[in-house]
Amino acid sequence: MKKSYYITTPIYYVTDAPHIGHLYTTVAADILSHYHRLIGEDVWFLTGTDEHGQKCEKRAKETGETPQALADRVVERYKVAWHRYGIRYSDFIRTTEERHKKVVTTYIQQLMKTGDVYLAEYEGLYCVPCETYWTETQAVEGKCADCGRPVERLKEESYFFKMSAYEKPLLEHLERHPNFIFPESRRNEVLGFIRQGLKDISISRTTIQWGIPMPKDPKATKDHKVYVWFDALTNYLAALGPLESDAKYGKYWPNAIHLVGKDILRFHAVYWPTFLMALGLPLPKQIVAHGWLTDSNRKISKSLGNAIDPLALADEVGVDGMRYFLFREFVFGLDGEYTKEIMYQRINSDLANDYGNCISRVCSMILKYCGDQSVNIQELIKPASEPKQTVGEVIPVFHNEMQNYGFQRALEAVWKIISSVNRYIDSSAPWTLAKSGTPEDQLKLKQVLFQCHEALRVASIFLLPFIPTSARKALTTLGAFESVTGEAPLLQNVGWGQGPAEVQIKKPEPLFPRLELKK
Ligand code: ME8
Repeated sequence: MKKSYYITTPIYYVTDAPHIGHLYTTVAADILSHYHRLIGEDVWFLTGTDEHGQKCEKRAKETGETPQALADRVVERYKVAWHRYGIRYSDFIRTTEERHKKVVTTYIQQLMKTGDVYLAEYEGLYCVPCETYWTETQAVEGKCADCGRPVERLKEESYFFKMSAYEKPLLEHLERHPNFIFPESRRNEVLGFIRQGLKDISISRTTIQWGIPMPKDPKATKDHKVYVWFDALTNYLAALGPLESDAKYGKYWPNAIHLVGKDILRFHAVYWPTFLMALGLPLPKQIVAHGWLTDSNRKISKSLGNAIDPLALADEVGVDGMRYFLFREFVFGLDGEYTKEIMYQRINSDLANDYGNCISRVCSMILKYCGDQSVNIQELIKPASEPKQTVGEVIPVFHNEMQNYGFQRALEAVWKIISSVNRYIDSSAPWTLAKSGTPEDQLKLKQVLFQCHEALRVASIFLLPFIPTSARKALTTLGAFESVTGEAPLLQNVGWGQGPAEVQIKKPEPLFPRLELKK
């Protein structure tokens, strides 16, 4: 049976159109799901939108729409952007969908029955943009401990979730599963937070209209809506049809990986697992937190006014250029400063110069020097060579990095192959061999060119998750595309000498046009 793999992105607020930060997480999930499909796993990839709560209610007032109309409009912006970037999600969940609301209501009812959710009075400092309560000691000089904006003092009747009861079980879980939170530095942060003590948290709001109603309760004097984070986090399960015992739930939930920005790690690594423990449900396998894209060292975000539109970027530098840049330039897990200069430089030097030129160079030479001959590639690539040795070294490194979110190092490894090909061409000078009439030199010429061809075939298959359209084009030019169609476990075809014996090389077209940065 195929191993299954469930990858999720956060569900994004519909307060505004997507920006480069949302793109970053979504492309990361796409790369991972593509990679896991390529190694033959059964992948379910979920993304979606978070449509309830105060933020959305407030935004709808500003735009003069109903919250539902706002959500309906903005969700399309996300779908258009993901379509443009070739994001192959399996499902897109919206929290205003019935399938979602039903699961949230059922779970809340269950927790009210078990006493894990109870009614009491709350007094605290509340941050409206973050929808988070802070105690006097947590708030920093009267400001939100997360975003630094002023907090308001609120006193209200509220439902609470008994998070305090799950402090010990959560710590035990983290100890038994050292990889539950990735990377380790973030795990340590979360451990530090839990060790300060988990308090019961408010799980309902009376200050908003736009949310899922709390179940009817004669004890309540007010109209309560479910806290937006309980609502939002539940999406990951709701999408798998857990109440209907949908086969998807059994298959994918045990292998759930939540990809999140570090801004929302605490909700995923503390709130979510304790909700699940209270519900008696298994926890996800792993929570992976990445860093922020920054602009002058400030997080890029709509509310800070420095957001960058993914569609404009796609027009400017191309979808694959953008996908590559984001995962080659920045270390996943750390913050990374975004600048246009670095983006242009990276795309031009790695994609246009190194990779694109190399494909074009090798294919042109094969067409020129042995285009009319039939060759047996497998025979020609048997002897030792620098590209062959490099491919052998890179294969385990690439897989290891991809299994550990080391996208940058995985790409660096692929570039070792490309550099080895370029060096090998220069040192063995096929143009000189071509001029010689001796049978030895003619054989050597074919060996050199097809060793390069084989190395580029391997590199291009590795690049499929990152730059799917260009890597496919490259494989088509190399005549090695048939072996990688469909959803078959293609990476089994990756290895020196695992390709076809004969290929039909196509006339190369430029893969990546050189970009000019307009001042
Ligand atoms: O937090 N750099 O939604 P959101 C990198 N609805 N990633 C960034 C980023 C940046 N500058 N800015 C945003 C929410 N992101 C909730 C989530 S999940 C149950 C509910 C990415 O629209 C990153 O993944 O504010 C971050 O966690 C997410 O967008 C926040 O999106």
